[in-house]
Amino acid sequence: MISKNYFQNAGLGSILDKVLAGERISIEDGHALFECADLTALGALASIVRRKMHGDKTFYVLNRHINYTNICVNGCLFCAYARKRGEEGSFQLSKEDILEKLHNAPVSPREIHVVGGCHPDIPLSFFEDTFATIKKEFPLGVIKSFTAVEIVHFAKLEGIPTIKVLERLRKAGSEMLTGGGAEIFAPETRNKICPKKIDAETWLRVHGEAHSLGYTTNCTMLFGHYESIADRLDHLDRLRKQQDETGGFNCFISLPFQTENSKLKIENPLTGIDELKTIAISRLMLDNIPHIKAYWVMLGVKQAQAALHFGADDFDGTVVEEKIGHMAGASSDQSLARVELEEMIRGCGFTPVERDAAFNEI
Ligand code: V47
Ligand code: SF4
Repeated sequence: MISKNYFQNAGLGSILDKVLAGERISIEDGHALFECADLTALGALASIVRRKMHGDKTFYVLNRHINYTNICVNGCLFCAYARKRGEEGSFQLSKEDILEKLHNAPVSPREIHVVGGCHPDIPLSFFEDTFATIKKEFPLGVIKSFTAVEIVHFAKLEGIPTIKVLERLRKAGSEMLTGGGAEIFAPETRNKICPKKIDAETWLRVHGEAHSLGYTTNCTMLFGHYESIADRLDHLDRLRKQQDETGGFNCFISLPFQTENSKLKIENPLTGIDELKTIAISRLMLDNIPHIKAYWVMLGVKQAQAALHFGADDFDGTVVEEKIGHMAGASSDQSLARVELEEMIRGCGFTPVERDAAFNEI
């Protein structure tokens, strides 16, 4: 047990008291945490919460990402993945392509993560049909599909409310929404990086609707672009307020911005220290969200391992093929095997635990 003095010397005494009492920390506390120069004390504080919630368990899942198209009408300025229809490098998978990718995955996936661009004319019925077949051929695979941004896009294409889109997808076999599309909620910064994207209120409303239908959902924050520390704290605060109301977020993922092939000009790229601080502070702020993911695809595997000592308890999974981060310069592998995931987790002093998409232990 680390002594109270240790945290007091780092200027974190009063926040430690709140953490030990299970009290919510404020946005002002969040600023103090970002200002704290003692990285190890921050990691130790986040680890108190992480160990209280999950002991020494670190979760992973046998998953398969399916990026069904990169054709997108939104034109987010940070995005290296999207293309216009007909542009070189654009692609769109058929139902057969998707099923073939799933059948060729090295292990049968327990979590099938389906996201893509906002395509101008793929109808919702395409996914209803594809998901129904996936459920028949992969009965153990939980479908985690789409971002709130895609849900709003389908609603516009079909001329129906978002809740109807969610109802239809749920009937077709989807059980979870991914956390993508949240980017940064603060409107001024959001307008600078993705002016055509749905606003924060709409993103949060769609997740609330999904929770009301029994979906669990994840949530993300894209950081390391034009956002301020106040923007990051505002983002975390809005997520925990939504969670107080509708309660369906399972896991938070901070996505460090990958800077290649982007229209954004980044003068001060993220440091590894800032990444770890942000993960630790997310664990401390998001007291009502059970899991914090160390997403090795964007962090790189070594930093993802370090993140386990800064509040993260989930190592994501096998992934198999990933385009969004890699087209923006992520240098991680495309895929990790179960044995590699387990060795990496053990190597950091934690116990690997295989989970399903909903974080039930297998
Ligand atoms: O919405 C796009 C982000 C998201 C870049 O829910 C970028 O379990 C960094 O949401 N650098 C998609 N990030 C990925 C995502 C996700 C990933 C893993 C697990 C889950 C989950 C969700 O990726 C997008 C956007 O926020 N993104 N470009 C980039 N250059
Ligand atoms: Fe389209 Fe998503 Fe890229 Fe934005 S981030 S341009 S919505 S694919």
